[in-house]
Amino acid sequence: MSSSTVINNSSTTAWDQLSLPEKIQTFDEYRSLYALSTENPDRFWTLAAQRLDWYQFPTKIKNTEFDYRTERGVEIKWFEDGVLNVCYNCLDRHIEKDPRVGEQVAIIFEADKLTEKRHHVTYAELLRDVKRFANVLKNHGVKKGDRVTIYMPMVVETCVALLACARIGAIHSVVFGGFSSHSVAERISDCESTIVITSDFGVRGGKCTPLKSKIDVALTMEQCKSVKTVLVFQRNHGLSATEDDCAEHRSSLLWVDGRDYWVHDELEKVDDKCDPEPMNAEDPLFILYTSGSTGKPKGILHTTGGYLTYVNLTFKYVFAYTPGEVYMCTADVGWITGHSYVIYGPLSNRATTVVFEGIPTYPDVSRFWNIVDKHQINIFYTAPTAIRSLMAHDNSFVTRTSRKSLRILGTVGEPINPEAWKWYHTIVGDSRCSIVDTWWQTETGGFMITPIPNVWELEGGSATLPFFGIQTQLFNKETRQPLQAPNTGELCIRDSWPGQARSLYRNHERFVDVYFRPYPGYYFSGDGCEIKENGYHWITGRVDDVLVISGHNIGTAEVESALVQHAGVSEAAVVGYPDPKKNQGMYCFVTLKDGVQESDALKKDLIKTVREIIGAHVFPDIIHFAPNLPKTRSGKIMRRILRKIVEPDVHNLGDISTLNDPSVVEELIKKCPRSH
Ligand code: 6R9
Repeated sequence: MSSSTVINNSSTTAWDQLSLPEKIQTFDEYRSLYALSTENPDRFWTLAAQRLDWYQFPTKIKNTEFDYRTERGVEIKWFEDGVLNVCYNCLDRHIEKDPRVGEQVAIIFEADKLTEKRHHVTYAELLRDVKRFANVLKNHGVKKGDRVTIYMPMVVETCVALLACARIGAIHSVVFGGFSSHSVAERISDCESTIVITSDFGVRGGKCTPLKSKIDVALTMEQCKSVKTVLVFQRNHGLSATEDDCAEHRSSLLWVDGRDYWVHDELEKVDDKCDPEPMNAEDPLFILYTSGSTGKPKGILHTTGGYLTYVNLTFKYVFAYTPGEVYMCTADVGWITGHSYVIYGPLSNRATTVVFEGIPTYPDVSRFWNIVDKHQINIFYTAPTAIRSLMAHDNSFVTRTSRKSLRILGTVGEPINPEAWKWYHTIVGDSRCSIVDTWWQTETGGFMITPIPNVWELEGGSATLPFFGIQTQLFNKETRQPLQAPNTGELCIRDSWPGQARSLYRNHERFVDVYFRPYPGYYFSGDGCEIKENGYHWITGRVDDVLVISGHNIGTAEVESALVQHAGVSEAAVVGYPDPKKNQGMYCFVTLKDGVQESDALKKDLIKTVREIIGAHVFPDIIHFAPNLPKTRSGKIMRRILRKIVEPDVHNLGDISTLNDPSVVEELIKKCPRSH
């Protein structure tokens, strides 16, 4: 559609087209579509839903209530009389429309090990593999609505497992492969899965790590007695003994007859005929657990029609994607980013998506950029934590690669400090690529605040403007009153969008308490945000990460951003501790770049840097040089633990099993002047 059809007017009548454009090309086009999406959401989301194939196209579009005080209470339904299948929309329909698409590559697998043979999976192959695996699930009694726990490494078979569940209407619950047996057990029991899909091993950073044996331990726990079947993929199935790095470990594998089955054996028993199950738009698609501010993880529940419509459209517009381009997202399928933007968003758009098994630093810190060149990646999406860890090394690790294929770079997961943004933009993107800093959450299903490339100016560190249908509203934490932008406050969303979570699995009450009770009539994100004069949104971090020191509100993210602007610093995490005089004191954990020496002079210099950048009132009280910080497996710094260390309250650290490396905590306690 040409941009000449766009009328420069912000009323609903401005968009009188019969379908949505393939790309958003001008700011006026964004404006008129945004107006349509908020003034007439039924019309906008009908057009968006037309991008999918339905057995029965919905006649009821939006039916939602955000206000818990109403008789109805909080309830979210989209496309409620529509019928569709997610797997059909990701695979079958592309081939049915054009049989040549069967030969197009759906997934490029980049194994951890460089010498492993490259492995491209076409749409036809993926569809065949999904149908066969779906038949294995059926043979083991899995039916529509059953919960299936998936505990897998980042391999193609994981995508097959998710898609197979979607095909037969089973609800998948993916648990990240790094979680402990205890955490998996908690998640299995909460949703009462009767079946677990796992792999004997995963391979990351040159190491063979056991997965199946962690399931074995989990299943000895009382709360997991519901599990009757464990389907086990063999990581190196089909490789010769000399190629199989996991062979020696395999001999010690525990096997429970009648419970454990090798997937490759089970696949022998099935054919490749399996019709997709027609699903109601509001039937659950998956559960994904996310940590809450209190102990028990929250089982975020996403449903079928709204979720797919939303991830399909956000992927298309935010990456300005055209089939044929190669796209890579580095997130693990164990997180929402992996669900929405490794699998469902890309495949429903007939994309070629890269599945990367390894880590950014193995065999060296050029790995990402070598992959970009090897597969000629056009769109690359990663997390600020990865960017910061890579920028601590010499730029030559980047500049010795070409990266000419890159068109768009994306980030997600945390605020990206302007310094890291600049490095990503100038060094990785050669100042040529747009950066899409996408703010969203497990609960939101897809992008909420994000640039649309080349439609408006970028400002490094800002996620810029809301996506279609998203109306942001700031609130004052103390007065609980709405704030007129420009302003800084707690970020809420005024009305529903199709991709949002419908509930917490079997715990609607907690869903309402956490997200809808804080500001009646609004979805509360838990993040702070500044909206500037030009309407750009700057996420300031979780709202519990604001320090109040001598009457000044100081965003810890702001201080961290200042610290990493110092030439010697690679990463920083700032937390408060109780101080009788100032209310709180400021404690800064600082990771130095390779080869930079710790010294008192450097500490003074860092304090000076912070005061210079933010203001003289901002004064780091303690600088603690820490070579490693406690991070979740998805790379988020766990400030909750750092706060406990400095409080000090080291006997109440809570669950640290979700940490990438729990031993980091001991090291920090030893060196912390406040814990002695
Ligand atoms: C997608 C994902 C959600 C929290 C969110 C916020 C932080 C994510 C961000 C960002 C600033 C961004 N966050 N993206 N903060 N800028 N672009 O990460 O989901 O794991 O549920 O985390 O992550 O604090 O509230 P999830």
